[in-house]
Amino acid sequence: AGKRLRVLVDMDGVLADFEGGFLKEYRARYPDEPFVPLGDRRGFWVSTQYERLRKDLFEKAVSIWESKGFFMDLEPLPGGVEAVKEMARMVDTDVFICTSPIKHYKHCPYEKYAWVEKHLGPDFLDQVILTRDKTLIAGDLLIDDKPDIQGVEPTPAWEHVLFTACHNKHLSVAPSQRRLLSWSDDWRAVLDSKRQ
Ligand code: UMP
Repeated sequence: AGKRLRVLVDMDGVLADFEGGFLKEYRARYPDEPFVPLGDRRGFWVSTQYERLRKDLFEKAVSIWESKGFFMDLEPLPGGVEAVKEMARMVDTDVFICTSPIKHYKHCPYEKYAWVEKHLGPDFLDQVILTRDKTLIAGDLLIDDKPDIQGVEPTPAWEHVLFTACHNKHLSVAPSQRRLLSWSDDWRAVLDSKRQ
């Protein structure tokens, strides 16, 4: 009998459509301001790319995800909720949602729990990990769209599998770094490759 497999799944850009939700809300609130189409997104930080467009657009971008209802109302990305539910039903498999809240804490942490309850069910609230430092969390796999995941632990326990997103699809990553192109990609094979 092998040991249990522990999978950490990121939320924004992996389960919840942060980029799509941001652009929709930004264009609705600032219809006369320039914006970055999703096909032109480069770099993990939306705020940084908007600041390069025009300095004052940094604050306008931030205002979107600091708003009440932003995180709660994000649409699920295709196949993500189904994949996580299936993972959780697999034998010898533990799944956790591992997500970094923004520091403007008025709405985000609450809404992340509410999103999980709505889309994955109240029992899944036990699986939520909110942390600004994912290197501290021990797991076999971390499925995350952020290319560089760093923190105080220099040798995290997990293998980071890069989940493809509009901002990272053009990046050439280390040959050792595996990717999941979407939830239609073979995530089951990635999990199986880590089982003892
Ligand atoms: N975020 C920002 N600025 C950006 C883009 C995202 O603060 O330009 C926030 C949204 C999420 C967090 O709360 O950063 C990213 O969390 P993870 O996907 O790394 O868990």
